[in-house]
Amino acid sequence: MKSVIFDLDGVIVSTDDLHFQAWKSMADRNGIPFDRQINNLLRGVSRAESLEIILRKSEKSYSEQQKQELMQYKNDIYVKLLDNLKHSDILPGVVELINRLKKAGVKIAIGSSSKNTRKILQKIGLETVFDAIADGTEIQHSKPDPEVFLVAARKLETKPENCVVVEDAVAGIEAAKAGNMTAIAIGDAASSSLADYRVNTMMQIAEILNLE
Ligand code: B16
Ligand code: MG
Repeated sequence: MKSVIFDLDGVIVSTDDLHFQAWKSMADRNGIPFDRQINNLLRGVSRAESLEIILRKSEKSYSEQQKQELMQYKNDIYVKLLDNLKHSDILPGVVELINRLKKAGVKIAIGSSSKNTRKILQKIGLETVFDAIADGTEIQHSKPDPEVFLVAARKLETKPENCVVVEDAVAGIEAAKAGNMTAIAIGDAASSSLADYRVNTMMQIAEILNLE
């Protein structure tokens, strides 16, 4: 029996625009050019690595202490924006797929780079639904390193080769494959040549898994 590990941002709920607004506020305040194209590069990438990507456009260099302050500034705004998240923000088909997986006895987990995972799950009312949660607070290396998915598999007490990962980020597909897992790409991640399957809807995942 396979287990399914879901990425959070971009798969269960779309927080892209909230990340964008918070990073944009930080960038504007510091005179750093930042747009949606750069924001797209941050998908699935940790907060610290996201800042490094944004700072490539800066003419100034920043000390470690200043970088910590910039990340804190961004996260304070992001966390406030998360307060508006609600159950209806769950992406289409997610609740139906979860119900079908549960009915079929398939174990499900979250594998997210976000340190705000628990808050997001609580805001959308899914905090008790998953059999395991692995997030950015528990790992040393973020995607494309497989660590977060391996932590999820360990918590599910299953082998990596029995895990199917659902991801919207190219870095997440790379992480799943580096962890010896099956990788299903949705959205942007479809451009990854490493994906085992590419889907447009959650229900296609039920078909891939042969759920009744
Ligand atoms: P935080 P995922 C990722 O979540 C986001 O895609 C990425 O944009 C963000 O920088 C990262 O979490 C860290 O988030 O600042 O909340 O710790 O896609 O892995 O669920
Ligand atoms: Mg994602």
